Amino acid sequence: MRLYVTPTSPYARLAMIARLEKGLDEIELVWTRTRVPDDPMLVFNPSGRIPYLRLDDGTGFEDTDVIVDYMDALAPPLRFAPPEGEDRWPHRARRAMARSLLDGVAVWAREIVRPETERSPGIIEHERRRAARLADRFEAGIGSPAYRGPLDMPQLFLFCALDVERRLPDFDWRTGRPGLVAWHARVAAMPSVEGSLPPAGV
Ligand SMILES: N[C@@H](CCC(=O)N[C@@H](CS)C(=O)NCC(=O)O)C(=O)O
Repeated sequence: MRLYVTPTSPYARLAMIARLEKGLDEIELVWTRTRVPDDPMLVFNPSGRIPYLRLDDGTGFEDTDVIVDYMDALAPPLRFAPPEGEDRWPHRARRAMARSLLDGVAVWAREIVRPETERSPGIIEHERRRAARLADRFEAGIGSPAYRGPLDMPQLFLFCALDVERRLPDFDWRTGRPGLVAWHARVAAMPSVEGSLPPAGV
């Protein structure tokens, strides 16, 4: 099995952290690039999006959620499925909100790498405000036990979203949000998170 990733994609990072959390070292990482018109990956992955998991029979799928669910099922017990019981919907809500932050900052990060004349100040401002509102909401909740346990999908999405700061210096979620700063530092030091940093030179 092969997981197609790029060094900069926060979605790929999430899949790589989950791979290590599940001990699935046998899934080979393939460092690739997106937006390459004649990329051979486009033959089996027509969307060209990563992460993409290619199975040994040549089939496979894109999408972080699907890939994480597949890896989770490969190596039971399930770690990333929403819990049953009273935390089910609060968990789904945290996950949806963290994914929303990630989707927004990914749009923002894409916007700033466009040629300057093609950038939309309106989109950048819209995403900046969305990210600030969401970061405030996470700061308010980060002291709850939900953010102290082992990494789950809400925390994975939140970490990978905040980590986009490495590509997006204007995404200042740290100022005035000490709880998020402390939480991010704790997660960043976890072996699966450190171990999923791209090696130099890819
Ligand atoms: N919904 C997808 C989003 C993945 C995504 O947007 N990947 C970006 C990299 S961060 C990509 O592959 N972009 C290439 C392109 O747009 O052609 C997921 O959850 O995996």
